[in-house]
Amino acid sequence: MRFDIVTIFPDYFAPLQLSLVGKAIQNGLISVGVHDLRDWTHDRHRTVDDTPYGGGAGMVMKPEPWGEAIDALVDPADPPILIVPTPSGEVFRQSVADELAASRRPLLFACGRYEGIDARVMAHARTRLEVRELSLGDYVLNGGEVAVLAMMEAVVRLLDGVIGNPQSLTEESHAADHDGLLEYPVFTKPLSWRGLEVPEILLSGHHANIAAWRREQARQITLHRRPELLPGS
Ligand code: 6GU
Repeated sequence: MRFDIVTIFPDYFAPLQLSLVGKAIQNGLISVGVHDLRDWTHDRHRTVDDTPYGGGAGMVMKPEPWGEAIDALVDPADPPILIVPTPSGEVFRQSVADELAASRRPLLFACGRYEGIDARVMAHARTRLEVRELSLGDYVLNGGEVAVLAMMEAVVRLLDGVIGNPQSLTEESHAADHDGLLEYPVFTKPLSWRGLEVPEILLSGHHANIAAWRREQARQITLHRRPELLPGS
């Protein structure tokens, strides 16, 4: 699967070489291009922003470098999904990660900074590409870079061959077949640590009882932390 990222801070993406995503690159399961938006400017100062029409605080990213960057990175024979991280986007949920991974389509991430990208860039891209404006959640970051790292990790780990034990994909929080519950608490050795014991049921070897206990723990945790996730809420 192909990933391209356009940013004014290419150095932000050095961590992609690490861990699971880095291994996926080394194994050839994915390929990643990180591109400096300023390579598509033509003025001496490599300007990417300007003041907003209509007034207001902050700066807006100019459309021309973005238009050229997208033109250069889109292969019409294999068009990418253009992903624009923004706090005003649709929320990036596990279901979105699932869809993007299942599509296998190239993903082109456009990282905005300042007050965002001139809206005509997305409007024009929509005439020839699928465009998704996506938010990590209800808080504000300074730019899309951290959001792209999060989204890429969420997508890449779903690809065949990236995670050693695919079972672990279905048992975790937010898995579609987990009734949408948060994950139950987990324990390992030692049995007793700083006066705290591992719950006895987990030592019983009774798989049905353990499964029932874990389901109830997951329900309680979800009820307290994220009641809106419970079925029928
Ligand atoms: Cl995707 N971008 C920015 N700048 N802020 C965010 C976000 C994205 N998601 C949550 N906050």
